[in-house]
Amino acid sequence: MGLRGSKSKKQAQVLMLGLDGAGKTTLLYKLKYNESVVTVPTVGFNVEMLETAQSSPGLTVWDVGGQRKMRPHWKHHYVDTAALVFVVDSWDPKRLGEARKELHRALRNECLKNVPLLVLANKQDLPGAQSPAELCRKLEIKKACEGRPWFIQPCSATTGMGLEDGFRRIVYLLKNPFKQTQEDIKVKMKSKGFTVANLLWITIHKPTSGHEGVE
Ligand SMILES: Nc1nc2c(ncn2[C@@H]2O[C@H](COP(=O)(O)OP(=O)(O)OP(=O)(O)O)[C@@H](O)[C@H]2O)c(=O)[nH]1
Ligand SMILES: [Mg+2]
Repeated sequence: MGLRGSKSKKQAQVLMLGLDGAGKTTLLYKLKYNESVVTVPTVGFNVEMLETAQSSPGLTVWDVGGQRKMRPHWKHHYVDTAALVFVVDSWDPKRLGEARKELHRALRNECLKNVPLLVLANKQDLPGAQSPAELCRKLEIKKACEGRPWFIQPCSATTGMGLEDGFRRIVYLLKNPFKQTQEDIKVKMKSKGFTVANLLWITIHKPTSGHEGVE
């Protein structure tokens, strides 16, 4: 799994995918600089390092363009991915089928086997945005994630709501890859000072093959 050693701190590679227009680039720069940037469709990728607590691995986040012509390139980023973030436009129900197909295709790739998944249900600031529960059902996440830690986080890349919570949960799952039950997660997150108020749809199963541990 993608944890690179460095003299100062380990870095975990986080791969961020999703259809074009889902909001990946907007949220990356909101997280990194707390700025609302005007984006253009990403051709290629953007990469930024996010700081985390001293005891946690740093996150190197790869934001890869989601246009149809870009998707064949996604697989070139799978090797060394420690966690997958899939961003969904919660306001665009017409494209959920396409998003589901692309998400499931990525999850089937052997390089991403058992890699934790964070689904960001983006654009929750827009009236009529679909709820995480609806998205979870329509994206058939439970079915696609047997043996894999995952969760879905509502967020808005324009306001910043939910972004930090989502990435904190990635760090938590990277540090605790073998937790088995939802109760485990809640208890452990509480004891480490994480809030569970927005905790949605977590299922953790023991992976069938080994993960490398994370300090
Ligand atoms: N209202 C609202 N608009 C958003 C949000 N996130 C992104 N957008 C808008 O959605 C559009 C697409 O955002 P991008 O960040 O460029 O999308 P992307 O996923 O990087 O798209 P590709 O680079 O083509 O894969 C932009 O006009 C953003 O301003 C959000 O949370 N709320
Ligand atoms: Mg982009």
